[in-house]
Amino acid sequence: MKKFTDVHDIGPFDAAVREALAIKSDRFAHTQLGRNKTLMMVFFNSSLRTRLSTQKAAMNLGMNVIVLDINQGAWKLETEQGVIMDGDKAEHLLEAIPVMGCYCDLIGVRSFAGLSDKAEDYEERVINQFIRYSGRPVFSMEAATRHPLQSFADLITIEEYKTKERPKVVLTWAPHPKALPQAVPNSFAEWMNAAGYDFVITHPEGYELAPEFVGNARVEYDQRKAFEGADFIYAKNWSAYADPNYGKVLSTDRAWTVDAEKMALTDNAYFMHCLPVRRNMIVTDEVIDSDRSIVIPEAANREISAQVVIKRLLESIC
Ligand code: AN0
Ligand code: CP
Repeated sequence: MKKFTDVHDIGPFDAAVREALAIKSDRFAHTQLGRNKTLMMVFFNSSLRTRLSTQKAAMNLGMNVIVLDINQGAWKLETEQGVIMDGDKAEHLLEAIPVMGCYCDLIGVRSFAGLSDKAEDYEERVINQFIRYSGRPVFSMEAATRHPLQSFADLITIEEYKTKERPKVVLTWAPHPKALPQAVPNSFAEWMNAAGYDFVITHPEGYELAPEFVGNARVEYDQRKAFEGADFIYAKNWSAYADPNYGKVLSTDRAWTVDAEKMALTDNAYFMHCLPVRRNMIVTDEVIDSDRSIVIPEAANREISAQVVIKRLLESIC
């Protein structure tokens, strides 16, 4: 594996999940693989889980880790090409990226969608420049349109908890006061479609995701109907994708909050969320605190998905 930015990079799911479970049962089996190798993690945005789980995964493989928070102490970086740099950006990505590449063997990048220019976001301009100019294998730690380390951890979690060969998995929009990217739902849809589960997406009208991510999923505008018989409820907020409302909050209607009454419509479903989650906006305390909530084991699997990805990238350069 030379890069990891979307579902295609991971190859067949059965092999990837098998490798993940093997790593989970012995996460120190490959401590020599990363010896004298350095991972650089570059953050343009905040993080708790990605920062900690990816660093831990790299340490499990014997790697050294450098973490760079672009907004805390680094020069402000220009990402547009061909501009006159007379503003507040002191350095261009065109120099910064190859320089970063000189000091490491692998690069992880977190760069969220700006949510103002859809073309810029959906062309993945920032992470694609890292792939092009760093000279190193690059992986996404959530880019503008996808969060594949999260989706891989979600897949592992569903495979661990499912009791049916083909469970019903429901991705539900839920309210949030701020505009959030579509990366998590896009990516989740991409992975769930590839897994071949019975996959349903429910959201208010106006929150349709890009068709290339919806794929063959069933879209159901009635949230209660979508929940009927579900085995997994995956909640997430996102901002509008469709023009002219790209990146906007169209609703904060708490009628869409996941609560116990709606969970009672499911087949005793597990509750999932990538975290961070706003309690009593996205999900009630009662549901997230219930014994069907698996948000913590889901977060724990972030270490495992990251370790499979870093291991495979290391194998490509060793
Ligand atoms: C981010 C998002 O929705 O993409 C990160 C989620 C992993 N969430 C927030 O900014 C709250
Ligand atoms: N789920 C996730 O990626 O969390 P962080 O934003 O805290 O890394």
